[in-house]
Amino acid sequence: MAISKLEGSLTTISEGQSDNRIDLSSSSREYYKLKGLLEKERGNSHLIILQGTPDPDAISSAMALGFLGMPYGIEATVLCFMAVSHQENRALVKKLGIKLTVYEQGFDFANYDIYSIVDSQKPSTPVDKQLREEGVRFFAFIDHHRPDPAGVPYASFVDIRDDAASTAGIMTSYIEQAYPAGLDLGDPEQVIMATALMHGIRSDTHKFIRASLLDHQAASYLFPSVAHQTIELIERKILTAAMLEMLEQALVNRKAIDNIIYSDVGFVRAIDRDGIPQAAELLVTREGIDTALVWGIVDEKFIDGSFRTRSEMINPDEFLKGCLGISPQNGEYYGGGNSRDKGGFQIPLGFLSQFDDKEQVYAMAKTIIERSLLDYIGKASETDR
Ligand SMILES: [Mn+2]
Repeated sequence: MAISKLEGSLTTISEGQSDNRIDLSSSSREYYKLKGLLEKERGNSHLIILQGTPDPDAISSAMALGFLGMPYGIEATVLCFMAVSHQENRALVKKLGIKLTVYEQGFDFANYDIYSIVDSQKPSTPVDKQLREEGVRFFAFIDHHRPDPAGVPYASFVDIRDDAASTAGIMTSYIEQAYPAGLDLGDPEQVIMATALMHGIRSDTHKFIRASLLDHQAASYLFPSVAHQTIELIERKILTAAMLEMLEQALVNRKAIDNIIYSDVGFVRAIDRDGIPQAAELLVTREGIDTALVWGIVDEKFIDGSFRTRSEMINPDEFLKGCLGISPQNGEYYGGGNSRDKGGFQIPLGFLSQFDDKEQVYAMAKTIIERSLLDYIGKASETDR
């Protein structure tokens, strides 16, 4: 598939060069659609929403969407609902001086005309009600995950490309259409954005191992304007004491059944939440194992879990949706993921979070997750390490 796609693109490029026809590749088609819509929003205010914990792909994609609106005087604010937690992501935001607004009650939606969602499979947000009430229109939905089974988002502009391995790659393809000669090296804002996008692509593609042709093309466009030393600094691995303890917990609590390993890290603070996927990534490397699920109770409010697989048979999105099902509260799935290697889930503890006996809350969470998992894979409670 990858090779035929590559051939297809090469043909398009050579045809374009030989007779100067307009390149009708999906990137340019989508970009001209987006450009037309941005023109219509001239002077308006744009709220760009990041779902979940902001990661480099989401952060840089939001910056790029804001940048694309600048020629039309569209002011953008990047809003997220959780603080940046991963040490590497904190380094990204700090080193590049990126402005993210963390949602707080009383946030004034009346200041905005349009909103967009980037790098998320979910077209609904925790603030849909407020957005509707203030008449903020759904402008763009841009993502690289599998389309949400609930249907196509009702945004004015929708670009979902699950053949791209990063949203940053898709955003860069628009920027390349807008600025074919390259970004302005003399403009620090553009260098910051290029650096963030490159880091976004690198982090969502496992440093290009999982990259698609689009991600490689995007990287080659960005390359001259990237502050490469900054990326080196951002990607330098530092394990905090809390993370080390979480990995230890995950190792102690682990159980294996067939080729699946599952574990938990107990109670953790929101700021350390990213130790959960890191633990899953560690456990999935065990010999004879191809799938790992790790969860923890974050801020005593919800169960947060990460899923990683190298299995050819397992689709993380299907697995988590099938295993954990739908929340009766809002009718949405507790979890989801991509079709290849990763996924995650959040289960609110609701009234259980008021409960004083934390040990009992933990035991209940453990039972629920374990039972759901074993039921789903059709196994009795026999487990080994
Ligand atoms: Mn992504």
